[in-house]
Amino acid sequence: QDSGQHEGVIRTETRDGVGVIRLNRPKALNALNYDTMVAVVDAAEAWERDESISAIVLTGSEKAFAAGADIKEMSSKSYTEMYQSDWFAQWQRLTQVRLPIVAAVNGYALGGGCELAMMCDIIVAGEGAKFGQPEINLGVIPGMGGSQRLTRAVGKAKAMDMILTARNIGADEAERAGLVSRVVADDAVVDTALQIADTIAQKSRPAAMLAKEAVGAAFETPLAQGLTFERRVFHSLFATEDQKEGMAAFAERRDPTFKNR
Ligand code: CO8
Repeated sequence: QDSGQHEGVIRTETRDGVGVIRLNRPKALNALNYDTMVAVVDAAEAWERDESISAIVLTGSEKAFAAGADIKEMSSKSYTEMYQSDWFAQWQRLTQVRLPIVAAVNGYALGGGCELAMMCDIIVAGEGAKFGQPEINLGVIPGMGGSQRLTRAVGKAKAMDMILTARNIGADEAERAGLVSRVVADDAVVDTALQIADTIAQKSRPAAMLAKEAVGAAFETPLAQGLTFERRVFHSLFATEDQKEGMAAFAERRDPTFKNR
């Protein structure tokens, strides 16, 4: 079901519990301008509030997931303008959306495009996908999390290589390095991401949201605190009907039917 076009910069639709966002600035290879940021974040937050949606797929086009932040929009801004508006800080809101988000990446995921993919929870890449942080070629550095999330994903050696030299890596190298969850044929990327999102949408919605929160805690907290958080969450899920149903279904050798999905 079509739920709208946010002034053309993205297209959204929902399919059986999955919300799909498609970046839609083909002439600019889906360069991320201010309006795109607001549209993506608004759509994702609206689905978080909508209990009929349990997972999100974010994708671009065959040629580009996104070729970075919109260089033309930024180029003439002053330091004061960038600082006062806290340029692009709103992407932070996307990382606070509690629903699992699957990125379906074909073509270029460069600069802010790579950083946007890394804000998602699972990355499915086409064989021809290219990931990179070429900001150094523009006289700047990554600004939407690349220096932090890429380093956590692939380690210092490869992050330094990519960020200091602007070298792009292909999908296979990205998978070996731990940046990408799965590599599939280019024309299977969106379907695979939709299948993954659909699989997640069949689970208990609160359990999937809390699982995402628990994995996220691994990046934010010391181990002992993360382990305590995980155990508290585990205990708390015993307050849900879905835990009773899931465990009863196992014992009765049948598929569970979760109420909250
Ligand atoms: N911004 C604006 N326009 C872009 C961008 C971009 N990032 N990328 C491509 N375009 C436009 C081109 O200008 C061109 O437009 P036009 O036809 O009007 O000239 C159109 O898209 C097609 O692009 P190309 O003709 O260049 O296509 P090619 O197939 O020849 O090349 C590339 C594809 C290799 C992807 C090439 O377009 C490219 O190098 N793009 C720029 C990649 C880049 O440098 N990305 C990093 C941008 S900076 C960034 O992301 C910082 C993020 C942090 C910001 C946070 C602030 C706090």
